[in-house]
Amino acid sequence: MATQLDKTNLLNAYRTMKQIREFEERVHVEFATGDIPGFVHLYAGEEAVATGVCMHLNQRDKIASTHRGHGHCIAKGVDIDAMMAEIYGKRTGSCGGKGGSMHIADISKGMMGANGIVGAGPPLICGAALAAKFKGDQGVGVAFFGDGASNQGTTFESLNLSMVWKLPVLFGAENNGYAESTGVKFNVPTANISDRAAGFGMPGITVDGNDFFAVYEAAGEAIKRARAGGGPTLLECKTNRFFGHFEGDAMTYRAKGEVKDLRERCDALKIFSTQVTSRGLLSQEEMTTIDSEVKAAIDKAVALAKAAPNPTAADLLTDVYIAY
Ligand SMILES: Cc1ncc(C[n+]2csc(CCOP(=O)(O)OP(=O)(O)O)c2C)c(N)n1
Ligand SMILES: [Mg+2]
Repeated sequence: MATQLDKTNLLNAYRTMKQIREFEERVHVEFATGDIPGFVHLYAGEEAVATGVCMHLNQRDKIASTHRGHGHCIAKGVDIDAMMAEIYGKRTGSCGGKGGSMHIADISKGMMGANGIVGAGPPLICGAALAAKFKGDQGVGVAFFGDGASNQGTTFESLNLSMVWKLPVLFGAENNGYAESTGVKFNVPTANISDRAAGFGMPGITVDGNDFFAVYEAAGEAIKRARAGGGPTLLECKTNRFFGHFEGDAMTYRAKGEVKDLRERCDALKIFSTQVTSRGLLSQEEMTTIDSEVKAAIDKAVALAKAAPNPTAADLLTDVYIAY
């Protein structure tokens, strides 16, 4: 573990990953009650990716997310009360309850939006990065996208254009092994998604996406290069999802015991805890304290969301146009 993060940053990393895990485990339970409308795709298992990348970003930097966006939002600093309310479709939600899980956005935090269109994030972030480049403000853009999205034409065009224009972008491929029910071996012919970067003359790297430190280091290098005008990077993080593609997915395409095994062997939080305690960087007690604080914060977010009002009919006519 070459990274030398100070204690405050290590605690922040753990807190962010724990918030994502607890948020998702709770949404899983609450969704089953039938109170949450719409579709929900959970990010549990992939925490180290969003956290390891977003710890390098400031509020001016932009991220484009996916349909599996809760983890990206939390790692980019979106308020969890507003997120939970949005997921419940309530008026106090980050988008006034009009977006739901798959459209959470908070421009004030540089979170340009979850997105139901697979492969829509890469072109979107090229626009944000082009704006940063014109302004000369050293801002960067990160597009998170899945192994499935890595096959979309929009993604290839973005890799190409960003390289031609030397845009300050990090393409964060979250290879969780599945696009809905299709295993990655059935649709990606190369050993690594990052191998494709060479076709665009772009640096490409694959890391263990369950290892926070591996993601943090590789993302840090790429983002530093982007800020300095060195252009984009394709960073592939091999990771796992602990739930189905969407809530309600019977997961008949997964082997019996697969998720249980992943939770035992590839849990980013367990791996992080072992790494920091074995090196005497953090104590178990320090992390247990964070666990209780996070649990209380999620309890509060759910209670507030449940008690919040629904949007009204008049709300249909607001937020339709935006004035720049
Ligand atoms: C353009 C488009 N095609 C197909 C779909 C249907 N769809 C939704 S999620 C998904 C799979 C995405 O897989 P991946 O990119 O690996 O992301 P993951 O769900 O694994 O995070 C598909 C095909 C869609 N939403 N948009
Ligand atoms: Mg996938």
